[in-house]
Amino acid sequence: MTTIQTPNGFSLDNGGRRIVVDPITRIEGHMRVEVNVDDHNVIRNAVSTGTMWRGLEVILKGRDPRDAWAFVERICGVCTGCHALASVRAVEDALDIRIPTNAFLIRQIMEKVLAWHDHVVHFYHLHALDWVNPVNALKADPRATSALQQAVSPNHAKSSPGYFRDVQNRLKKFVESGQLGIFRNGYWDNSAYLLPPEADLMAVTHYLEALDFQKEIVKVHTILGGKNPHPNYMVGGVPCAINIDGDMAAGAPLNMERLNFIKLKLQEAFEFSQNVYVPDVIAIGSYYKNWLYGGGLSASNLMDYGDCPTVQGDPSTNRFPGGVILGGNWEEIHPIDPRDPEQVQEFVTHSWYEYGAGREDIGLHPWDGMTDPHYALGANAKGTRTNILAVDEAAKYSWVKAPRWRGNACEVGPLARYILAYSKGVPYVKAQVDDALGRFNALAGTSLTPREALPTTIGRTLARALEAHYCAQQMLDDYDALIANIAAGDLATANVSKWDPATWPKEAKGVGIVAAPRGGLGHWIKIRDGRIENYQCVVPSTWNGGPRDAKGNIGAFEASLLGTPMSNPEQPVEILRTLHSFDPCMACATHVMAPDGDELARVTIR
Ligand code: NFE
Ligand code: MG
Repeated sequence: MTTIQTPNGFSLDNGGRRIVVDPITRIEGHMRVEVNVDDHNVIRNAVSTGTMWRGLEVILKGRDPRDAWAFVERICGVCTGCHALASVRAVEDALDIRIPTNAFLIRQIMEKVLAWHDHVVHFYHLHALDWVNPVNALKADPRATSALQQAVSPNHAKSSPGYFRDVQNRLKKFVESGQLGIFRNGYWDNSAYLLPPEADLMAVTHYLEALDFQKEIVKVHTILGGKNPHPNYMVGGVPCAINIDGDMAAGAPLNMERLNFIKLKLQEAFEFSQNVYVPDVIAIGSYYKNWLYGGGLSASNLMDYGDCPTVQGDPSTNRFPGGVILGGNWEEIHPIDPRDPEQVQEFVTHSWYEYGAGREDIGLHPWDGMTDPHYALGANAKGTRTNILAVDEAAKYSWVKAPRWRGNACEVGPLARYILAYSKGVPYVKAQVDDALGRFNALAGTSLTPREALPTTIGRTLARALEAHYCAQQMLDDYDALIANIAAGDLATANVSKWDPATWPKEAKGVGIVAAPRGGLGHWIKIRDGRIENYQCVVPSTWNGGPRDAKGNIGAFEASLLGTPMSNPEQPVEILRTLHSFDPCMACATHVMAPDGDELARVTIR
């Protein structure tokens, strides 16, 4: 047994029992976690591994910068458009291209449609079943469910006892057929599930409502970007012509009928996050009022680049202000500059890459970043290269790099954005957080402050719900601005003055930043002679899921698991709860795709 103090203030103890969960399911991509638990089944060491690699950054070298968005959009099947957006922003930054106002607003709407959709799917379809027990919902009294629904969200129309009875009957048929389908593989007999049956039935009902509506909101992408989940983008604007009086047959995708349809979907989204998603998270969270684990790095270091300006090119109008908080000091927000070579760097001391002889422990700014794979297990790893039984965290142990801000590991994501915005006093965010916490405390009979409630697993999940609703509000505001701009006679959607590479400088470099659903996303590009010389993506799940760095600082996933008690280590509900609150995307983190459909949780204990 060894006890290690990390420079960023965590105590790691690799004695006791080692538990392996591989793969972590209900996420995008392949991820493994190994933890050590003590005699009381409390997690004392955590090791997060990204287990596959594809190398998109290598594939991009030598290609046309105008094509990069279409490649990087395929990094992921979830946050697709975020990568396309970061890419066109990086190229436009390098070539000094200013896009038309319509394109600026249409991109903002597409960005937030993606965020809203991603947040809703994350909560209902990937995370809720860590808290909600669909089998227990069968025991619910539909009248009690109706009463609960009307208490937690009086404005949601679907609240009658008959409605909940119908859903319960559907669910009963599922269970009696022995085919739980989407609800298979849960630890439904685990004592960590605390909801009364009526709350379980309410949440399962909304699982189904969310499943229905998520296919509606993405229609906005199919109108503005031609298709979903990989809508079209272009350097210089959007590939979407405006002709207000045109009809579809005449080849004008954006006419008044389509704009009215978009408005309707944005309003429906707004109502869903207001009347269903946010109230559900508050109500479910209140039953888990004692589950204040999982803070980890969110109690100390947080980062976001800032995004969603109301005025193009003016970061002072960012609706997510961004910045960095260190050491839990909410009073001091450090500005962040993604161009500064001293600020954002990636380390590979514990990642399966090489920076060259004698450079093992250095950090590289993404403009100078390298992606040279070097897969080797450490001396104390167990198993084989293709069947790892235990990783060796003293050596290289992940395909994910370790990004740092001035050497500090930071948590990124909606929670980081919300703590930053709250600390900066953004009025919308402050009102939302105070209202949500007021309702939480009233239901739970607690008096938690933002500082107590937010840096936790439940706080992370709540911040994501609040952000979805803020995104819905922003989409409606951006829509109004778009209509006003079109009404003023501006129909431009693309600036093609620098489309021809002959107009480009011999060398150029740029950075594109996006507030992606899981946190701050950056793409860095270097262009030489009209081709991509270097391209690096530093992705939210890389920040959160990366391994240790040269100094031994641990990242957000590992930090969040420490100190969490497990009710039954054979059923790692608590590990799933904690990690799912970040919604890990290892496809993004390592730019990989899983080649198979392996989704069964396999827990190995030794
Ligand atoms: Ni593949 Fe992503 C987001 C990006 S990764 S989901 O959000 O960028 O963390
Ligand atoms: Mg990368």
